Amino acid sequence: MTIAPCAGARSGRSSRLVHLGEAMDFTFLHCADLHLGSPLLGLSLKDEAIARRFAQAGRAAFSDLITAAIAQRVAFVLIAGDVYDGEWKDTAIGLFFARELSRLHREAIPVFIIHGNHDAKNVVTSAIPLPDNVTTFPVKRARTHKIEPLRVAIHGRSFLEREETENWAPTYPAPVAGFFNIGMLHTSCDGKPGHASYAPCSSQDLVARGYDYWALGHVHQFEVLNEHPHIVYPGNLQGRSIRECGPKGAVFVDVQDGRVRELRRVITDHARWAEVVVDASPHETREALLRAVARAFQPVAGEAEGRLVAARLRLTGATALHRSLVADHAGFAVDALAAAQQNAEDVWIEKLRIDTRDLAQTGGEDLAGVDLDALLAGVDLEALTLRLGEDMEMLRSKSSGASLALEMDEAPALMAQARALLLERAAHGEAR
Ligand SMILES: [Mn+2]
Repeated sequence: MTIAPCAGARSGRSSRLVHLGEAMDFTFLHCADLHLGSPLLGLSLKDEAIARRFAQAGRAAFSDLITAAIAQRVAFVLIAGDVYDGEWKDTAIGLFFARELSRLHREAIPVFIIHGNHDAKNVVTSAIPLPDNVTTFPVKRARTHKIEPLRVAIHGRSFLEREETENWAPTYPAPVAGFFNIGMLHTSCDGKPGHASYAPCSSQDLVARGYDYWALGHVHQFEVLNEHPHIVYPGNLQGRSIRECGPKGAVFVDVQDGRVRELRRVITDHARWAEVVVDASPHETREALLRAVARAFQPVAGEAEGRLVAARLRLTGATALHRSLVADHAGFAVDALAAAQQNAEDVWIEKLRIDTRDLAQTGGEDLAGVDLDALLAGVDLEALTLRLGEDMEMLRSKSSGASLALEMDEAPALMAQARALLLERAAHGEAR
């Protein structure tokens, strides 16, 4: 685990520091989106021991974070929603969370929690009593909790339903004069694409409240939307699918003389998602392409610093290897995995996507008297994706736990594969 100052986040010592009476210097931890109980999605790992390690990554990330919070002697901990991914399957996940918060309780570190859309009060109805150091904010309106010795006021409100669609920012209480004011909000701030628009607001709305720090949750990507006042998404602790690539963690916030002095990002993920793109066009042989794959995985393995890595390998470019790659998708995936693991033993390939083009392709190729390109151009990709999706849904229902998903943006690559397979078979006289 690493803790490092965020680039550009150091505020610099102001020439006119505001002294707030007996204001104390302190550090707090801001995290969000633990999504405990969430599976890591899309891994087609046949090795069960490896799959189990991926499955445990989310919990391990949170345990490490609590260890770091204690080591950093934080004054308090903020958890800005989505502790749980949804209703519990069993009590183990709730017991785990309570156990970790009890570690903070024994160190007399207060914890403040709001519920988000995934763990809204009416979504996760199971509960295990949490230790006395924990304050959970109510659902009806934003409330304020003061930590008098630190002169800190924390304002927060929890989700009652999964779909809270009102802008709550203007309903938050006025700042407490002479205090360091923090707002906790699970929100789709400034309309982030790819994230459901819950409790939407703008950063201007938040700045207008007059607080010193906004501890946001919901968006899984680390982002500082504003400084002084700081508006921060810490991101989630552990990436859960190929849509959540790169380092994941939380933020330590150093407060000095009533001002944010520094943000330090702590990286907690135990498994890293990455996309590796290899241009196949310069490589004339399968062996040369595999060497290029090995080289492309070097930086990914290096950045992961010994963590598990699940990478999507995407091959692009025009190559004479195109048809053989498509025809031997599974075989190349195995050889590519071996090449990737030359760099680090814990690198795994989540999925191999062959987005190459046939170098020899001139268009309008003839297949038993049929213009193949004209034929494939007539296919309704949207309808095809829908139908394939239904078939896969049926497969999923018959094979418990299998993770199958089809994304619309995969349709063109699938069509290219279908085309190459047809031509490959035709070349071997298998076409009917
Ligand atoms: Mn959320």
